[in-house]
Amino acid sequence: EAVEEAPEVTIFRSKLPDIDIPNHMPLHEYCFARAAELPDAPCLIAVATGRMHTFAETHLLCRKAATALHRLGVGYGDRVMVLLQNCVEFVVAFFGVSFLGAVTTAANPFCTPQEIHKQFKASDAKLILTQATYVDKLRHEAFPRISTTAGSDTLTVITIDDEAHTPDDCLSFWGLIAHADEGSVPEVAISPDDPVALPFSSGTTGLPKGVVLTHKSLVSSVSQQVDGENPNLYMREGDVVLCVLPLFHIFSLNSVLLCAVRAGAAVALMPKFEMGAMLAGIERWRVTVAAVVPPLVLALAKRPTLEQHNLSSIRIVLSGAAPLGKELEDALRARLPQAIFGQGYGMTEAGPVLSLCPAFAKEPTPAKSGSCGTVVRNAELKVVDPETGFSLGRNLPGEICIRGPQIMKGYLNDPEATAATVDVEGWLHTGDIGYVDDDEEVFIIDRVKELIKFKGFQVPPAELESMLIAHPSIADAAVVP
Ligand code: 4UU
Repeated sequence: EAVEEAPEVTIFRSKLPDIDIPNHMPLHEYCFARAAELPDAPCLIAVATGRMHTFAETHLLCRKAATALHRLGVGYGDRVMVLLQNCVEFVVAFFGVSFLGAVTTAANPFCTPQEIHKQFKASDAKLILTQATYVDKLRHEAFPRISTTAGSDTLTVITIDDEAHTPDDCLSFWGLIAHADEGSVPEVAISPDDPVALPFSSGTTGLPKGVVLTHKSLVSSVSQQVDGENPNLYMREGDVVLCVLPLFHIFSLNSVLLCAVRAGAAVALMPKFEMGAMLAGIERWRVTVAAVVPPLVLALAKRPTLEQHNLSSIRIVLSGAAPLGKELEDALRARLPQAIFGQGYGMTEAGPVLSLCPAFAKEPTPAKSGSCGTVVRNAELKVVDPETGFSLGRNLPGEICIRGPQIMKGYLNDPEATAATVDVEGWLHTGDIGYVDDDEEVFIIDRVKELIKFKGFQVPPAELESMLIAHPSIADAAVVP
């Protein structure tokens, strides 16, 4: 009897050796492992106000947030929704939630009330942390009534504004922190497979879905970037990492916040992108590492007055979340000659980083302009023919697949979508078309999935279609990139 032979699989790996990843640890413990050594080093900087929190202060605030949230009934496995731009409170709440074995689902505060409600409902969040200006969105009829007394038919909302600006029906974040005792963080047994973050992504098809990222996924991903003798993304104590990309997106949450804290670097928080303020902030705080998206690269490259700012502190510019052409990459490189310019390639479901510029390493090796770098350590990447699923060799474009401890556990309450994305062998299918060249560098050239990207943000066509079809004068609609 003829047995069909399994086709040979070409697996691409990092040029850097594998490392020991401490992914048995809870995320907060892993990230703050060095906090005790660096108590007085700056951890969080609010660029607009100049307010700075050291590692010791930040760690203390996170523990207080954990106690405060626990008192409000947040416990192991519960979801907390964060609806904020980048700020100290976002970070403190995220780690506070992690201490409790609970899960943060962060949403874009510029979303419509309906969009926010969808995520709130899908994640079954226990409470929402936001800011007074966004509370009106939560007064939409879809939400339960906001009240300071918890009940099954009411919604608890915490706002970060000072007490004088706390809406009557909301709780004050800083008021809760002031009354919280950092010594009474409950002892919670956290398993590496417990979820800690729940970002939403449409993946390769359909509507946004909750992406279950566990302690193990995020510790693995951060470790793949910044740990080991020769970290792939070399950040260290004394670095100041620009956090202007929104923390509700996985790029900033992981490669900026979590990586910086793990490495003992400071995070320079900016609530939104405004060119003048950003350049002034880079100068004032001597930013050394800047994570950006292609539209920001374009704005920087075209800024006529860029040379009027002293940007000489920048040593790494990391672009990701959307394709960046060689020409644009070269244009900015010419204007920031002292910096290493390179890309990271990520996808929410992949934990998120698949590949990273090798020139960011402690012992750098060069990368070509336009490349997304090499696959991260302790992971496997393959390229498959999107028609047959067969593995392709070097220089042949196909669908990129990734396997490793960093990828998502699955989509929330959606085994079907999970099975369509992560196969039985553990390969996550990205829906991106790319190839790996002779120097192990990954190039993304196309997308087979439905997704549209605008300024690095996801625009799922299915979502636009359902909005269009809901209009009484529209019979049918199809949205394509
Ligand atoms: C071409 O965009 C992201 C995550 C990006 C990220 C994270 C950590 C980049 C660098 C980093 O260090 O996630 P999503 O889920 O919003 O979008 C994923 C999709 C990818 O599947 C791909 O189509 O965004 C696109 N994409 C890119 N495309 C992401 N990075 C790149 C890139 N070049 N460098």
